Amino acid sequence: MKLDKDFIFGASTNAFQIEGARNLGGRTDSIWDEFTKRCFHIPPAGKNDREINSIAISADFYHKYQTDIRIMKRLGLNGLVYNIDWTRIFSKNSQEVNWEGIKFYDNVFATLRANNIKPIPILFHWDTPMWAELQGGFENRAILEWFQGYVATVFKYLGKYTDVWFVNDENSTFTLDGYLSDYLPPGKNSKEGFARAIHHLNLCTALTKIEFEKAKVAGNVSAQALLGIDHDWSPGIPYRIEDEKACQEYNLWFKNFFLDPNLKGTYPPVFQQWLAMQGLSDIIQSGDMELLKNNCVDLIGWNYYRPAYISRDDYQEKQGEMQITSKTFFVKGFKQVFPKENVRYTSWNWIIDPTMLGPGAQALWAEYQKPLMIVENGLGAFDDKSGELILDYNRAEYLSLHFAEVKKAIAQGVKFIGYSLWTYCDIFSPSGGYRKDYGLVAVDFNSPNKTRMPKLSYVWYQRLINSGGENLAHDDHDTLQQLLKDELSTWDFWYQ
Ligand code: BGP
Repeated sequence: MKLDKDFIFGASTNAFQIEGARNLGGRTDSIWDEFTKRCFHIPPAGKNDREINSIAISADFYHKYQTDIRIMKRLGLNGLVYNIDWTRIFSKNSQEVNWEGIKFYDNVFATLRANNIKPIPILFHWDTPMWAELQGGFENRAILEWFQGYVATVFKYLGKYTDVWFVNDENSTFTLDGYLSDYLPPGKNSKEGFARAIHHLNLCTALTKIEFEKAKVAGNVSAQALLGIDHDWSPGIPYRIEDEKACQEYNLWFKNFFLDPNLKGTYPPVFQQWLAMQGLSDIIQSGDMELLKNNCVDLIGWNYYRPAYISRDDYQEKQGEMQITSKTFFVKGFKQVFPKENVRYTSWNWIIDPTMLGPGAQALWAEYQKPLMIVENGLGAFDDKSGELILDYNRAEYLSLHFAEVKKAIAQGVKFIGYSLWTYCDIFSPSGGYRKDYGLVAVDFNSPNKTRMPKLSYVWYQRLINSGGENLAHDDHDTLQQLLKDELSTWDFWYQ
């Protein structure tokens, strides 16, 4: 089955995880700079405990983007999903544009276009500016005006570079882990904070759609451009037959609650009921639902890493059957369990199971009838970088099996416009720091030059792209090794 000639073969990454230069170019701190400084933690080497490390330099994309774009061109990418750092555009307040920030992204996007790589910006990837957070951030309804001014400015100066945009990355992770817990910044541990943040994010998305359509009329964005939201729904699998109902409730929260507001303009009743129970119904003000209803987005970005086994019980008495402790949520109807038997896991206990990508894609397509794009899919692992060749066969296998599911879904009628994997090169991981490798390209974080070197998965993806998505082979190790040696034979300073 041949893919559409415009199919996007991409890679995705994120400003605060790759860029560095955190206080250069006029930029000031976001909540991620504050968090990584305050919570700095380096566990013993080789452990999959959470590392929280400095993002002051990271992979230094800020200074190495021309090298990286040369590598991306050599790799064969025709798309790069890249989060624009809000704090680099508005560094002090919601009014004063940091022109050095605009110039930086103008340089990056112009260089990408010059190399036939479509920039695919994400406007917000969890990086609230500290000046905003100190005034309440997404709990403060004033963020609507600040966010609208930010996106209007980006569309005005950078809109010409591309016709595929996403507003947010994983509203779910940002609000569940940043507001309902303290795992991610701003670390509020507050049900009210969660409710305000998710509702205000949804309203920000609707206001972004308004600015997007205005930018089309002004000629700053192409009339055919698409605006999407990017979500990380992990399709639920009932752990036992009797867990079917719990699994349906899980999917109602983790699919519909996070997607319906900006794809249909509605909230599932379970949220309205939950709000009422918390005495928080006034968070939704008059006019809000009309704003959502009248400004839905055009595209679904989907971060698929894994499915989720769901049960009505947490199986506390049967933890021996589980890989790790069961996970409970802010609603009581379901728990996430991690069966030991017949389930593959990564070193960080993320389930490896591509088979739910297809059914999940079918469900999204059937329910929303909007084009889809895989925006993140990747394997976080301890890569062995000790030898001359970095042979991440496991990552090539993981990506191949998941890409095959995308092709199957397309053959069954699902409209995928592209596949973008996580991630281009090794960067800072929110759950694994610099020890959790996802990149097709290794980064030597100990070298001042932050030297780049291709892994085996890089030549696997290069070959897949060159074949137009036909050659998914990942177990022809000798051939792949030779391809990597050939690549390295001309990998001079220009690519390092
Ligand atoms: C997604 C984020 C990415 C990336 C990925 C892997 O939720 O959008 O930024 O970090 O998860 O997560 P981790 O690095 O914690 O394994």
